[in-house]
Amino acid sequence: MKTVKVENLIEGLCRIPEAEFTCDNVYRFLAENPVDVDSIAAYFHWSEKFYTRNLIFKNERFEMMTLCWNKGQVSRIHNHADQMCWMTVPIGKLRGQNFRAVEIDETKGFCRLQETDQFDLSDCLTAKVELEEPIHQILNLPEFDERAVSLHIYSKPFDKCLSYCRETERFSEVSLAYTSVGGVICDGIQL
Ligand code: 2CO
Ligand code: FE2
Repeated sequence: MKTVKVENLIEGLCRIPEAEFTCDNVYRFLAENPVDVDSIAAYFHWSEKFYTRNLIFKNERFEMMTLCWNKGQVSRIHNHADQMCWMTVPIGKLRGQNFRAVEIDETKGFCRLQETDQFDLSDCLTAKVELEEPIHQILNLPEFDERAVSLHIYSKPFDKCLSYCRETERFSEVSLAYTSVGGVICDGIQL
């Protein structure tokens, strides 16, 4: 498989004209240009406590980061603040679980969710988080039995999203922080 260094991937993304930076076009670009794992190794940091978010590049239009998942680690159930998202999994394997809101009362922060489709990603397979059904969870299932790395692109960058709790049927806005930026662990972060 011919792979592409992350610098070249970023250059390629920056060259896509604004109007062509669409869900389908970026998906195709990522699917056709699997990332060279060595070129993102500086952005690998695993924590025993949580999956980590490691910023590689950010401009007005998009941000790119690795997420590093130890065995059994999962994201919250969340959305992407109405932004586009693409992800690919160069190391290990991850499960994506989508949800739809069957009942929602924004004034009360109430939301009842129902599982919809599932997908598994590995071997640089690429997926997009659909804007029509944006609530999802990413899981590194214990049975996958290995740690994983995913590469995510968000357009535009966002640092807050909605997080959903199935037990309490509540949702609320949460902040998203980086674990590292440019390969350097952020102040106050303990892995
Ligand atoms: N969106 C989550 C995050 O940026 C990870 S789940 O994959 O989209 O932390
Ligand atoms: Fe997500």
